Amino acid sequence: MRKPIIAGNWKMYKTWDEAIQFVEEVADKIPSNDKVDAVICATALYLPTLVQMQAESDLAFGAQNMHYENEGAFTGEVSPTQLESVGVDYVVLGHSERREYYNETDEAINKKVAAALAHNIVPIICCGETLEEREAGTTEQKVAGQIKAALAGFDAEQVAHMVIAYEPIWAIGTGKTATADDANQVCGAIRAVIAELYSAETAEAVRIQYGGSVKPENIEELLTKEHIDGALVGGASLEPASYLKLLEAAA
Ligand code: G2H
Repeated sequence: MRKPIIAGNWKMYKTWDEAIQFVEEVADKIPSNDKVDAVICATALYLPTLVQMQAESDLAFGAQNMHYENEGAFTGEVSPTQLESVGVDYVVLGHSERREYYNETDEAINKKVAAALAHNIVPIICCGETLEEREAGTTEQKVAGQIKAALAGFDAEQVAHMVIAYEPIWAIGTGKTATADDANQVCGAIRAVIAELYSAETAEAVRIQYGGSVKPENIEELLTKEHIDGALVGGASLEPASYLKLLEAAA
């Protein structure tokens, strides 16, 4: 019932030429967005051109972060107004790398979610536990806290259109993937939190991605799981052939 969403998170990879070449290569091979939402989250620097190149295609683009203010004296930042003005459809918010290296807090992420919605940008809200938290058995508690904080103040209609990405920090870029069953269990726990905060109907509508060393070899099993509606993919989204395989598995 929920349409899968595969989002490539290019992080701080790819030169301009490499980005253009990637998009040219995948352009006419993107499955219909009746079947899967295909997204690439590239550096903000490239987004206006990539969006224009793909205006007629089913490939959508997202930013990897943004400020919550519309404008102001915030050197080096990109605003939701600016992203909307170049036709960006998605934004990754609260990625663990942002939380860890740039001290992004739950409170700031909540403000960014509000800003994204105000500008018709779909937020992809990231959550996930550290290895220590997993070993201490506090994974679901940690993730529930992050989700409750990110969703504070929004109504059911708004929440139903958001995307959540569960990314265990210990699985990011390490080659270690959570087992499909473990990932499904936490994604199910996230859905239960949303059901408790809103309603079962809202929880059923929200799309929840798994992220952390997703690749063509493991995507199919992940997608068979009840609560996993797609993936947020770093390394394996950088090569056209690999990205297309992920999309095909979801379509
Ligand atoms: C997790 C993921 C993309 P990777 O950060 O968000 O990266 O697939 O390389 O683990």
